[in-house]
Order: sequence, then C-alpha cells, then structure tokens
Amino acid sequence: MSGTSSPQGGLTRRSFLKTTGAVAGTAAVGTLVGCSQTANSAPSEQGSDYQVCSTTCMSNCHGMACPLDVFVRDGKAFNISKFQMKDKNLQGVCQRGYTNIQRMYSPNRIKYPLRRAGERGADEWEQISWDEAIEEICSKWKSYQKDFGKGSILFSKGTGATSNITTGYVDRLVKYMGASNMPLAYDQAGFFCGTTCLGLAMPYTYWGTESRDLVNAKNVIVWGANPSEAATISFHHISKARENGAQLIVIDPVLTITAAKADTYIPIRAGSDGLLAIGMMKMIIRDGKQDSDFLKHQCVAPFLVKKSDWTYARLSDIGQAEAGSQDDAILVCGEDGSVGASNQIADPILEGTFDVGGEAVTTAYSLLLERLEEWSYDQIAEMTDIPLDTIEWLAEQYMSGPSMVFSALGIDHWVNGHTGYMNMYALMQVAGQLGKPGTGVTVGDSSVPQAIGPNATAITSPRDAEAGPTILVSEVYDLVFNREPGSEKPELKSMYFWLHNPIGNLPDRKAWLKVFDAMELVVVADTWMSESAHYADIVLPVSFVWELESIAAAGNPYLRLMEAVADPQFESKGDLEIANLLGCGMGMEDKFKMTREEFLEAVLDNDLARSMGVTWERLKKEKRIYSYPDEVPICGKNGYNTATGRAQFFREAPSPALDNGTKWDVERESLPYWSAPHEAWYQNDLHETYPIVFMSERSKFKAHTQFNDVPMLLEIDPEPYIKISEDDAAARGIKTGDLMRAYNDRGYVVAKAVVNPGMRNGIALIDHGWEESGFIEGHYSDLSSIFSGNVVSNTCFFDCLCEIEKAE
Ligand SMILES: Nc1nc2c(c(=O)[nH]1)N[C@H]1C(S)=C(S)[C@@H](COP(=O)(O)OP(=O)(O)OC[C@H]3O[C@@H](n4cnc5c(=O)[nH]c(N)nc54)[C@H](O)[C@@H]3O)O[C@H]1N2
Ligand SMILES: Nc1nc2c(c(=O)[nH]1)N[C@H]1C(S)=C(S)[C@@H](COP(=O)(O)OP(=O)(O)OC[C@H]3O[C@@H](n4cnc5c(=O)[nH]c(N)nc54)[C@H](O)[C@@H]3O)O[C@H]1N2
Ligand SMILES: [Mo]
Repeated sequence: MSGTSSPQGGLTRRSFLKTTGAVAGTAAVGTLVGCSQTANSAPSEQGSDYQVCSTTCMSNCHGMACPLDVFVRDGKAFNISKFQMKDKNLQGVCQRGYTNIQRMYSPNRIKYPLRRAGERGADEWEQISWDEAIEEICSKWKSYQKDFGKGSILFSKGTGATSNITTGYVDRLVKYMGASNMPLAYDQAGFFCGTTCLGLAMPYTYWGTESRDLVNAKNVIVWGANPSEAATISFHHISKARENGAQLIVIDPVLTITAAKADTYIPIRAGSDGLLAIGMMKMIIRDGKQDSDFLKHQCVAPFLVKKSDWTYARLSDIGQAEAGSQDDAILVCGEDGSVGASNQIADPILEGTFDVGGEAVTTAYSLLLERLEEWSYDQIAEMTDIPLDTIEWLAEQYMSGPSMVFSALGIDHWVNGHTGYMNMYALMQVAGQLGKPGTGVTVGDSSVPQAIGPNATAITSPRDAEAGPTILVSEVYDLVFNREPGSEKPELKSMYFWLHNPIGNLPDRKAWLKVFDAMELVVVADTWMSESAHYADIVLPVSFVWELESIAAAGNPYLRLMEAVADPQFESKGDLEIANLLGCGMGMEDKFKMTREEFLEAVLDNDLARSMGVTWERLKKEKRIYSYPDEVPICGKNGYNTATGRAQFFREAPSPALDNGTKWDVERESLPYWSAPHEAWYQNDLHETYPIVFMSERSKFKAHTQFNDVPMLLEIDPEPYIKISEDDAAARGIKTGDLMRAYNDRGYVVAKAVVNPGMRNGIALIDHGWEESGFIEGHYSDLSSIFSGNVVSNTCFFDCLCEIEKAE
C-alpha cells in the first residue's frame, strides 16, 4: 500500500525509497526519545522536518512481527516503510502492516478509563480517572480475595501483542496476587505433540524447524495449514523451494489459495488426518521402505516396553543399575538376543516380544505395528474420503526424497486434533524424514524469544510468589455455574483480560457472555474497544504498542528495539505501567516499582544475551540485531529435546498437556491411534440434523480481531461472508449474494453467501476475526462448542456441525 502512495504521506514510491535510504545511519538527535532525525539534506518532497523511528508491526499473525520504519512529524506518524532484512526471502511486509497508522489514530481507540453505566453491552459508559479506576478495581479485588480466596480473581492473557516483551510484566501481578491464571487454550494440540514427540529441537522456533530449510526439500507437503493467508512471509520459502524444483502437495478439506497453487491438491475429510498418516505408515512398512537406521538409532522404536504397565524396561530391571538413577538406561535387544542399554548394543532389533527379568516386554515398534493394524486400507480410504491409489501415491512421493511438512493449526482445532499431529510425527519417524536437510516439520518462521533469558522469567514469574490456581478455558463455565460447594477450585468473582478478546475468539461466545454476566467485575485492558471491552465492567485504555519503548522479542530473525514513535495518546498507559498501578493498589508497592527502562535492561541482562553479544545499550544503538544462526537449522539434526532424547512415537507414562483432573487412558495415549472428531463427523447421529461442518479460515485482512477497524482494509473486505459448495447451495436454493443463516442448537449467524465451486460439499466456511458489529445477525462464534478432550485442553473451533438456510 505505501509502496505506491500513502494517504497520510502522499509519497511516491520513488521518493519514498530515496527517503528510506537517506535516513540510514543518521544520529539520534530527534525530539522523540530514541528516534533518529533525518539529515537536513535528505532529498524529499516531505522536506526535512521529520524523524524516522524503528518499530515493528505487532499482532498475532504468527508472522514475522515485521520491522518497520515509521516516519514522524510534529509528534504524528505519517508514513511507514519496511526495514530491509538481511534474508531476501523475508522481505515482505503485508498489507496489514502498512495500515498501522490508521490503527494508531483509529476513532475506536479507548481514550480514558471507562466504567459501565448501563446494561452490559449497551455501550453506555462513564469516563473515570485512573485513580478512580484503580481504587475501584483494587478495593473490590481485596474484598473478593478476603471473602473467597486469592483465586477468586482470574487473569487471562491472550495473544494480542505478545511479542512485545513488556506485556509479560502483567504476569508478575498475577503471581504476586496469587490469582487464578487461565492459560491459553489456543493451538495447544500442536504445541503438545510437537514438544512431546519431537522436542523443541531448534533453539529459535515454535515447534519443528524454521522455514528456511524448506528450500532443501524435494517435496513440500502443506498439511492442515494455509500459509498463503496465515503465514504470508514464510510462504516465500515455499516459493523458493518450488523454484529449486520441489513439488507442492496440499492436504486440506478446503481448496484454499495455497491449495490452488499446489502441484497436487488432496482434499481430505476434515478431522481424519490421523488416519491418513496411519495409512501412509502402513504402506511404507508394507513395502519395506521404512528407515530402519533412523528407527534404530534416532527413534524410540527398539526400546523395550513392559507389557504390565507400559513403561520402559531399564537396566534396573535386570539388576544392572539402581532404579531411578542416571545410569538406569532403557533396554534394547540385540540380534543375538542379548539385552542391554541402547548405547551398548550397536544393532538393536526393531520387532519382537520376549521375557526380560521375568517380565513380558515388547519393542515400541511392535506396539506401533499393532496400532496400525487397527485400521484396514478400506476403512482408511472411506473415512478420509481419499482414494487408496492417491494415498499410495502420496506415500511414494513422501519417500521419494527429502520431504518437509508445513503444518499449522488446521488440525489442532478439533477435539481429536492431537491424534492428527501424533500420527503425522510418527510417520516422519517411520519414513526417516527427520534430521536431514529439507525434512521434518516447520510451522512458519515464528520463533521463541531470542536473547530474552531467564531474567525475564525471574521478574514475571518471581520465585517468592506462590502460584495461584490454574483454571482451564474448558473448565470455566462449569466452575462458574456448577461449582460443587467446598470444591478446591476457586469461586470466581472477577476476571481481568489483557491482550485478549475472549468474546468471539473463544468458542461458544454465548457461554462466555453468561460467564461475564455472572462475574461481579470484568476488567478489560485493550487499545481498542474490542468486543470483550464492549461487554466489560471497567475498561482500561492501553497505549498503542508504538507509543512506548519496548523490545520485540519473537517472530523474526532480528531482535528489535521498538522506539516510542509518538507520545501515548489520550490517557492511555502501557500494560506494564497498569500492572504497577494495580500492584501498588493491592498494597504491594515494594514489588511494583520497576520502570519500563529497568525492565527492558533487566531482560537483556542474561547469559544467553551475553553469549550473543546483545545488551540493552547495544540494542538501543543498533535498533535491530540479527540473531538467527547463519547455518540453517535442520529439524532433529542436533537431537530431540524429548524425555528420551530421541524422536518419540511412543511416550512413556504420558500426561495430559493441561491436567484438568479427568481420567484418561494412558495406554491409549502412549502410541499413535485415531478417534473420530467429537461432533463434526459424518457418522455421528447429530450429522443427520446438522450435516454441515462449520469452519473458519484466516483472512489476509485481519489478524484475529485486530485490524478490524482499519478503513483501508474495510474498503477491500467490507463484510463477512460464508462460503458454501455449489451442491449444498443448490439443495437449499441459496445463491451468491443471498443472505444465509448458519445455525445449530448453540446459536446462529447471518451473513452473505458466496457459492464457491472449490468448496467441498458439507462445509461452510467463514473468515475468522469478525466481531459482532460486522454481522447482520448473530455471531459465528455462537455456533462453536467449548468442549475439548481431556488430553489437550485445546479450543476446537472446527469440530462444529450446523445446518444452513437462506435467510429472509
Ligand atoms: N492473516 C492472518 N494470519 C494469521 C492469523 C490471522 O488471524 N490472520 N493468525 C495466526 C494464528 S494465531 C494461527 S494459530 C495461524 C493458523 O494458521 P493456519 O493453521 O494455517 O490457519 P487456518 O486457516 O486456521 O487453518 C489452516 C488450514 O487447515 C485446514 N483444515 C481445517 N481442518 C482441517 C483438517 O481436519 N485437516 C486438514 N488437513 N486441514 C484442515 C483449513 O481448511 C485451513 O486451510 O495463523 C496465524 N496467521
Ligand atoms: N472461530 C475461530 N476462532 C478462533 C480461531 C479460529 O481459527 N476460528 N483461532 C483462534 C486462535 S488460533 C487464536 S491464537 C485466537 C486469538 O485470540 P486473541 O488472543 O484474543 O487475539 P486478538 O484478537 O489478536 O487480540 C486480542 C486483543 O488484544 C488487544 N491488544 C492489542 N495490542 C494490545 C496491547 O498492547 N495490550 C493489550 N492489553 N491489548 C492489546 C487487541 O486489540 C485485541 O482486542 O483466536 C482464536 N479464535
Ligand atoms: Mo493461534
């Protein structure tokens, strides 16, 4: 957008580029702290009276948190340019990034602390001072904590700007208050399986490897991801891989834009990926193509498992080590029948059942083979709705050279989501598609914080604070409405949300509205009047991320200084400053006096940062410090950070991702298996009443509910619509442009229909991120269910059935 012109600046692309070049390396003499003033001689139609600030785009797009240069005059930002990164593949800044100035000056900004003055959601507010807001919140919180315990206040952090390191400071308040914490439920199946099966093997990535290694793949399999919309920058790596001769295969129930660009698109029945992986494993093993070397030496396959309790047999079981000691290695069996530690037997056998120390044991690989036998090829073809010869072809392609999976969260958003990931990772192990260039799995470029060492945690999660209760998203409703008297779980009275827009982003919006109503005090701290703020009791205005100095820590090869581009507008304050006010209001003045500058300095004062030569002083001077390793990390090359140090398709004594105390089947969960989705499955009875799976997709014009009020984007994408197939539309007399209703027992939404020949029958698809104000009636999140399984407490937006009809 600013590539050609900008409504604020009116620069042509040519003068814009010149300007960017001219400002590089100029001294920091501006009136704004930290921002550089351009050289007076800078040739520009804008004159020379402006400064350039280094900052980043900030939302949860799983993207790069793209570094941006922002042009400022008289304290007002007027234009944006992208920062030239070292890696040309990562050069893009998307259309959202260029609209940040309209976000900054949006009329939807929350200007002052507000107290609800009418019915909840009626949008009647009373402006109050910060003193009043803090006093009211803290006096109520003190009384709830006194009467109902510390856990009666629940804090929930969303993903709104988590790469901004200072937002984590609020965790300190949660900890010192001993309040309840509701951990994120978004994306948890993906995280859980990625970490338990493969380990966070790479130092800098999400789970799996960085996308840079995609260029080394012969086959790129996009499986449950839509990177052309949801990881636009990482998509460059896919394009580059194709330039190098790779073929792109996409497995998705929806013909997405990514799928439309593929060499081969494999439509799959949603929720059945775990079965597809089982089918591929069966075929690879049937044809003797499994990678025995990988299985024997880098994977748990030869490890002996005791049949009695599904734990590993160890040296202690044959009297050669003390149980539980460091030497108590897991046993394998050699070709000659000898049993010993895995590092003692060079060529262990992969299959077999025998007796060790009086116990029946079997190899983990034999257990896997048994599991694969649970499903026949015909069942697999029928349930995945993929012809067997296509699965044969896919298995063959996967084995034909280095193959890398680009995966994301499509599979996650199902109650059975973890079975999809577990089985996909098991497939990688059977095929030996790990540990070599162009193999393994990538989830895009998102990286874990770089150079932010343990000091940040020491501040945000202080040791002398007693952790309060953890309340899972899936537990809240029951806890609020059906709490047993005398239960250990707290009686919730108040909730505080920051970086989070739960109304609309969490499934089953109506249940959450009821939860809000049942609370005595809901506080939302946000920059804009989000849907959740709209339903709150007290709303606190948070400064736009560009209005206060910070560090952007994740999601990009560069550690980035975020300069204060302009003063905080209106009466807004940063999340860190608000946490300090609340902490002091709660009587903890001694714990809540750290300034922003002190916090930023402290988080970089750690050994990891020092080993990388990074200090706060250096960051302030250089503003962006490249911190990806030059050598492209390879998934698994440096081992697996798992319980066994190997890739694991078998997990010993597995425990749930977030334990909600319900019973779960340890034996079942130890190995790959597949079970059908909870609700959205064609064989379920409910399918007769509600035959359509209601799903959402990422939109290029939004990052969740952010960018929703940007005029430039709304011009291109003014309203939500629901995509359906030609057959489903014809059967119900719906045409493109008609108003249609999608509904089930939980709720409904009315929006315009788009009949799309690429849509699979039986799916209705809506862009994720619209809020109540965008819909003609109802809300898309009124249809989804809060239910999640007891293995991973994830949010299962897509495991949702509905019926559709023409709306009058
Ligand atoms: N523009 C934009 N980008 C974003 C975001 C955003 O809001 N806007 N959000 C970011 C965040 S937090 C996340 S978690 C990621 C999510 O990124 P993605 O996971 O890539 O996005 P989704 O569109 O949710 O789902 C990916 C694909 O999975 C498919 N899918 C759904 N169910 C199944 C299934 O059962 N099997 C298979 N094989 N495929 C299935 C969907 O049709 C979809 O095309 O996007 C990130 N990027
Ligand atoms: N139907 C459906 N629902 C989904 C999904 C889906 O695919 N389909 N995807 C889910 C996924 S994977 C995710 S990750 C979630 C994301 O859900 P959320 O974490 O709620 O994501 P956002 O809407 O990006 O941001 C939350 C809020 O943070 C605010 N915010 C921005 N900057 C700041 C700041 O500096 N301070 C404070 N205090 N607030 C700030 C924003 O204005 C916004 O209101 O959505 C989930 N919801
Ligand atoms: Mo997410």
